[in-house]
Amino acid sequence: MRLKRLRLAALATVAGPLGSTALAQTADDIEPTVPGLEVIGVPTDRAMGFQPAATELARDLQWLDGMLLVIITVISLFVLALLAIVLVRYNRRVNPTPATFTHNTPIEVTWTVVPVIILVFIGAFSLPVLFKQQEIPEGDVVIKVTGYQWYWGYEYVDAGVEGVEPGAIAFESYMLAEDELERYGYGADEFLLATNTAVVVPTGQTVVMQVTAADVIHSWTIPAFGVKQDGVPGRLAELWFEVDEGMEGIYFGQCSELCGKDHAYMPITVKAVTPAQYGEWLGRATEYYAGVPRNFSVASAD
Ligand SMILES: [Cu+2]
Repeated sequence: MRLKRLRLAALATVAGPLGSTALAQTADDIEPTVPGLEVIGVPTDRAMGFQPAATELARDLQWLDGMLLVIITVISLFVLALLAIVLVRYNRRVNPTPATFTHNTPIEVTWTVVPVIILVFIGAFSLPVLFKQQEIPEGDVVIKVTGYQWYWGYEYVDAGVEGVEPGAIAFESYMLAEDELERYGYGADEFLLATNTAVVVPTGQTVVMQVTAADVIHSWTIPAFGVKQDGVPGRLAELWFEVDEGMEGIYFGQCSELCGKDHAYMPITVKAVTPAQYGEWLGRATEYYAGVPRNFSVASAD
């Protein structure tokens, strides 16, 4: 399966639409998923601004961005006004004999102290947001994500439900080729974003992602969640998010650290679902990934 997917991803990068005969698969081949979700976290053509904020972290970031925009606009207009005054009042024609002084203590103190005050003011708002991101809470659900050249691997370290063994749910996530999108329930617009498997998480619960990589540095992100974390080989970094209840849907992200030839072709799909849907998916996923055959017998090795 891994080889097949790799081949698909590699082909998709060069060939675009693929011949369907070579790739004919049955519907049974599709990994367990949660159908019928609205696509929320996705880039929009010709749009400006951010994707809808689905977490408190994303709301904080977007608010901070708005506040900073006001501050830098005021500063830019102020500097522009000073430049305009200099151009009009102190050009060679209007002011042929310039003054020769080089120091002015009050103004030098002012242009040192005022920027310091502005930076402290910004820090008073930005640092709490940074600490909120970086102080990792206890996760209801813990998922380890590993970046590979060029796909993602996921392992549910703690699915948050009794009876699901750590690591029983583990799968890889590959970008879908154009002619696979429909079968997986995606539209043509989701090409380059949709993957064959999705990270399924419950809304209203704290999800901790342990981020690492197995070859080179990758970066896992979901813009609508306000999270981004480099995956560094040999290190286990963490990020966390809690998707708001009522924001059930599909969210896309892309590897955000240049990681080689197919860096642009290892997208991320997260499906945020209700806890009830999550539990239902867990049941099917455990059977599919952990492969628990009904008549499996440990003693058969004898
Ligand atoms: Cu990557």
